[in-house]
Amino acid sequence: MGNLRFLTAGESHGPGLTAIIEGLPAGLPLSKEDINPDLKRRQGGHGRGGRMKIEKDQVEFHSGVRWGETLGSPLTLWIANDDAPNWTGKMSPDAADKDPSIMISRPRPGHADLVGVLKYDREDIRDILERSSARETTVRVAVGAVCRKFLSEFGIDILSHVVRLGEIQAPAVSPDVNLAALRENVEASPVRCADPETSARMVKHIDQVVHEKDTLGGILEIITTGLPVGLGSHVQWDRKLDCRIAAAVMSVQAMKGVEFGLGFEMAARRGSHSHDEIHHDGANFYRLTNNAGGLEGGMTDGMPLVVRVAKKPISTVRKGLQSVDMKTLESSKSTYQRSDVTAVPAAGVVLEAVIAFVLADAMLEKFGGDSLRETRSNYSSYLKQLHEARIFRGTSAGDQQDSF
Ligand code: EPS
Repeated sequence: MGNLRFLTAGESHGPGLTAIIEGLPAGLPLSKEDINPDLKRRQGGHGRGGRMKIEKDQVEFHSGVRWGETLGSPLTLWIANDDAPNWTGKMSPDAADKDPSIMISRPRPGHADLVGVLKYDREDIRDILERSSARETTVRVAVGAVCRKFLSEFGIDILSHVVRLGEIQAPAVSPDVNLAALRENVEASPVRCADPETSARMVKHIDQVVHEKDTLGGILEIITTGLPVGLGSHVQWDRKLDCRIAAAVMSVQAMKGVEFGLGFEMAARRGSHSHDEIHHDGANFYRLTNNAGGLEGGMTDGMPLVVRVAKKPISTVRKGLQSVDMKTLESSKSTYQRSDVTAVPAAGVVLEAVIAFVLADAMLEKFGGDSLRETRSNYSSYLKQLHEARIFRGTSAGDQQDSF
């Protein structure tokens, strides 16, 4: 791994969040308008808390872009926290501002609070929660938007939708998925669910849980179309694309499970009802099913990539959970501070972003290039090679790539 890499920095109530991305080719057209709409999508969703009324997440470029194109140098992204002026003393880097009276000592079960203070030897849980907060996903969405722009140059498109929110399950989406049609319904839904009737039930479910002072998790499905055959590799464990995608999605705060295609359901099926049988129409190989979710042997097989991820309920529960005060060791309810009731819809946008990063990395690993022109040229020559070998290159997305 590692043609493309990035690090993020920033605390939830510090001045802002930043990321440095390295390894992008020069000449990729890039503007704030490629990133800000995704930041806005991440802030949405029924069930978000008060913080999202304060923030208007907007990216700034601090290096790596000039006159609307990447330079091939490290790209620095910056997103200010609009809430920061309310936290200057509490988040001050100066020792003189230390105030023991505002320290948090009742850890939330399910959050990093207890393990973090033990491991890092801190007395204030805020020293841990500031960085473990899902606020960090803001800048990861910005990184993903840059990667998504790169992928769009090759006809690759990514969309997430909510398939489960708490007790409410959405009907399955057809394996013959048309992302444009799906996108219309998903973006119109306050919970990013493709089925309008289920979406309305999910909203009601959230409202009920707000009333009960509780939180909700769910399941996200992330679909990617337009991928060429052969990203990733079967030859080494850390080059397998399913391994890289699983690691990336599990790195997102609160994710607890991942599956590809039929995933866990395959465990109960026979082999004869599991695998995507291979056909040939005289010009291309094709499949009638996509149970593998677009990956065979750790490589893309030209079918849509279908990843499902389970998110646990947010651990900041308003009614409190059994905990222990770290100062007194007395039994006590966990601390509640402003939070979301559910961030499942927003999590889909974050998962799109982390998958976009892995796919952009895999594209650069396969096609290389210091400039976008060079990457395109290597990509075209691979498509030509596949064509000559009469190798299947995907469904309708493969046809788009032909004209490349
Ligand atoms: C978040 C901002 C945070 C939380 C949420 C995600 O803001 P604040 O802590 O000021 O309310 O709303 O964080 C968590 C869910 C978490 O577990 O920490 C955001 O921008 O997404």
